[in-house]
Amino acid sequence: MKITGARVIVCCPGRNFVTLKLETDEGLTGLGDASLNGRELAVAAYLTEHLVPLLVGRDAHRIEDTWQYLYKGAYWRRGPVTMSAIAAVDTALWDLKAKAAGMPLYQLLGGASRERVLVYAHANGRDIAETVDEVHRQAALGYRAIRAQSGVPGLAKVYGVAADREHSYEPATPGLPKEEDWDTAQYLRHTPKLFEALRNAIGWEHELLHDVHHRLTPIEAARLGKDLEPFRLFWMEDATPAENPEAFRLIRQHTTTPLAVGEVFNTVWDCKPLIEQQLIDFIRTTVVHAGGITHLRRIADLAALYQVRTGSHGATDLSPVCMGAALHFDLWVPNFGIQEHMPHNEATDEVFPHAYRFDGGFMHPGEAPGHGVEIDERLAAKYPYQRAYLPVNRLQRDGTLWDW
Ligand code: GCO
Ligand code: MG
Repeated sequence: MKITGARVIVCCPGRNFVTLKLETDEGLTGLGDASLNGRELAVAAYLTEHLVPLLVGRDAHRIEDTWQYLYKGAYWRRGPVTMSAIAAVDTALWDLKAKAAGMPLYQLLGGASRERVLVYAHANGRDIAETVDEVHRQAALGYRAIRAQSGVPGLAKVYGVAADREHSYEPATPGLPKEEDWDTAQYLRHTPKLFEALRNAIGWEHELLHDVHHRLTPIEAARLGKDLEPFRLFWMEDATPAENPEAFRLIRQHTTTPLAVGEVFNTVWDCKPLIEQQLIDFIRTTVVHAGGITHLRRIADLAALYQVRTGSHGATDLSPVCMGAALHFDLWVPNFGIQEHMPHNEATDEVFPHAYRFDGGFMHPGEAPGHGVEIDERLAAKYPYQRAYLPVNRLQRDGTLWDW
């Protein structure tokens, strides 16, 4: 099966998505997600200018060789732009191979290791009471695991919190980057109160998660982990910026709250010290930003040696193509932990018809051959690209630029 064409489709049905479509001489097509929030056109250009000319004429079945060719052959390795582009090619090739075999992708990976995939929802509120309501609402939808974020007293705009109740939190916005406020001391005082209120309100049956979004120093993260121990979180995510894996050693020494990291990682090399030194419990890399199915499998296999489980990033800035591929991966991967699930808006679901489904707190990738996600290009063309930026974050006290 030869690749005869490769096209990059950029669309914005509410937010920007970059999709790679591979065509073959057997008439089959394969899709890969290449979306990188706020930097979409960099990946689109990397694909169009540098990878597409290498793909036409190649044997679509040689997934591993193509991966090595694009990774080693570039000389310049790693980074989110390169790895998202490679991921798109890899995902599209797995889609093609599974379609050619007439099987859902999870069957090619080794078959299902479980009946269904546990997912977690988001619950955000401007204050504790609103977050408690929102957690109840998500639980009523069937979710058994819920990530809870709340506004912090005194901070007008903070990560995870929408400006008003009618809208969901949307970080990427058109125009120049919005600014959010931060105050570590307020946050550290407030967050344990949120989880105390949540446990009082919903009891202990549901898993609760929390995303710190890289904002604490290691010793502050250690303090928060300790303060959250009574509420038995499923995980504390991105407690500190993770460029320095040593930071996690300090957090680890002080708390038994499980630690998760990895949505901004791109290769196994980012994960290696954290996994090998057993500094984390969950690795959150996902298909699109970590080199596709081929590379994610290497990360998961390394993690399995140390009882580290997966917890793939699944925010709405990853397209349904990534979600579909991730769910096949999740159904197979032996050391599965949990999968993030933020439902896409209606327009996105229409542009990307898919076989995956949600039921009672779990998802399933479906039985369609391939990863089960397609693109309606005619509809996609109605939603042209719109430049958008993620926000930046400043200390409220003096305006110092902080981690977002
Ligand atoms: C998450 C993430 C997202 C990111 C977003 C950036 O845990 O889902 O932290 O909310 O901020 O994916 O593009
Ligand atoms: Mg996160």
